[in-house]
Amino acid sequence: MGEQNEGFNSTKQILKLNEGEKTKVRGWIYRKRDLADNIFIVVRDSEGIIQTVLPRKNAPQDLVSLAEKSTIESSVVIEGIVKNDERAPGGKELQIENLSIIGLSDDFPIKGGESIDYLLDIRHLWLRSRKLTSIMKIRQSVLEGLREYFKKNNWWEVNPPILTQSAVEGGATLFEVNFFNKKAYLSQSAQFYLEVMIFSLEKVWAITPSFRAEKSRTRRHLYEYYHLEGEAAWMGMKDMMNHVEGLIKSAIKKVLEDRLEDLEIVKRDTNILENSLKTNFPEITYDEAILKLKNKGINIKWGDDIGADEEKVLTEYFDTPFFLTMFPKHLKSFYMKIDDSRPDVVLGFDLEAPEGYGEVVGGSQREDSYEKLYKRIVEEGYNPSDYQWYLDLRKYGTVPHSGYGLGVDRLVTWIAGLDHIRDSIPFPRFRERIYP
Ligand code: NSS
Repeated sequence: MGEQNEGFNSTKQILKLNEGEKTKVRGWIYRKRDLADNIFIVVRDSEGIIQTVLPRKNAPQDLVSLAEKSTIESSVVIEGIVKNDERAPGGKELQIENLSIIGLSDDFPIKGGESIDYLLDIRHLWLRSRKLTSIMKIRQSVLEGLREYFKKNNWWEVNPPILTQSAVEGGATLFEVNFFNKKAYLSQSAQFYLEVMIFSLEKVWAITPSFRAEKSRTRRHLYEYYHLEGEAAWMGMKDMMNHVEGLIKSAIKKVLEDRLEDLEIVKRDTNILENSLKTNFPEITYDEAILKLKNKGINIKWGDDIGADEEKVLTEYFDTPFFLTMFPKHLKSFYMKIDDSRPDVVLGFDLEAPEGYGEVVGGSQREDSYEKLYKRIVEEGYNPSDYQWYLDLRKYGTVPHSGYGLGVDRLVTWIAGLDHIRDSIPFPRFRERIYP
C-alpha cells in the first residue's frame, strides 16, 4: 500500500486538473497580495507553487478575516475550485472556498536583499527558499545517478567509520577528538578502510562525511563534506579513470532527465552538461599542464603545485570535465604507486570540472608492494607502526588496485552552476560557525 495523501493534491498535480474541479492543497504561504477585490495567496509545497484567490465579493466574512490574518510562511490547508487563468503561474489558480491556518507564522525575517552572513545565521529558515529547495533536489538526483552507476556495475556499498586513528591525507588538516582520554581523529577519507574491503568484495564504495581543518577559506572548501569514495581490486589507473568518467556522466544524465525545472530555477545553462555526455573526457598530464600554463603566461615550473588558481586557467582549454594525470611524487600522498618508467612521477589522477570549477575527484593506483610502501612511509616521516594494518594488506595476497575520492558537494556545485560550495549542502560548516 502506498502512502496516503488524504485527498490532497500537490501544487504540481493541481496544474493538471481541469477547470471546475474541486480540490484541497496544503503548504506554506509563499506570497500574498491583499487587493481591493481579491486576496491572492500563493502556496508552496515541496513540488512547486500554486496561486489561490479569494474574491472578496460574496465571500463569508470569517473566511475573509482568516485570509487577511494569514501571514507569509504560515502553514495552511486550502480547499477550492480550479480556474484557468493565464496570469497565474502555470496557468491555473484555485478559487478559495475554505481556508484553515495550521500554524500562523510570525513576521518572517527573510524579505529579500538580506546579507549572506545574516542568511547563514537563519539557514534553518533560508532553506525554504525556492533556490535552495531546487538545489537540494538536484543534489538528490546527483546522488541517485551515482548510486545507479555502482549498482549497474556490481559495486558493493560499505559503511566505514568516522572516528579513526590514523591520517590518510597527512596530519595538517586533522580534527582531533578526545576519545576516552585517548587521541582520535575525525576521518579525512575512508580510503584505507575501503582498501581493506576489496580483499573480500573486490569493488567497494562508500559515502561518508569527511573532515578537513582547511587553512584557506575558499569557494570550494568545506570543513565537513560528503565524500564518495571507490576502491577496486584488479583495476589500474586507466581502468579507474574510465569508471570515474562513467560515474560522473551517470550523475549528469540523471540530473538532465529529472531536474530540468530545478536547473531553470537556479538559472543553469545546460549546454555544457549536455556536451559532457557526448564526448570522452580528455586527459592531460601534469607535464602538459605545466606547458599550457606557461603558454598562458603563468609563472610556474615543473614540480610546483597546480592549485585552484592554476586549475581555473586550465579549465579555459576544455568545455567538458577533464583528467589531469601523472603528478610529481612529492606533491602527492605516500600511497600512490610510482610509475615504472619515471621514479619521480606517480600514477595519480584528478578530475577537473570545466567553467573554472576545478578539482572534483582525486584518485590513483595504489602502491601494492610491501617494501616500496614501507619505504615511502618512512620517506614521508611517518611511523610505519602507525600503518601496520594498512601495510599488512600488502603482505597477505597483495593485488593491484586503484581508487578515488569524489567531493559530492563540489560535484553538485558544478552541476547546478553555483558560485559557492555552501549552497550545495543544507548545513555548511565554516570555521566561524557550526550553527545551526
Ligand atoms: O584529498 S583528496 O584529493 N583525496 C583523498 O582524500 C583520497 N584519500 C580519496 C581516495 O582516493 N579514496 O580528496 C578527494 C576529493 C577532492 O577531489 C575534492 O573533490 C574533495 O574530496 N574535497 C573537498 N570537498 C569539499 N571541501 C573540502 N575541504 C575538500 N577536500 C577535498
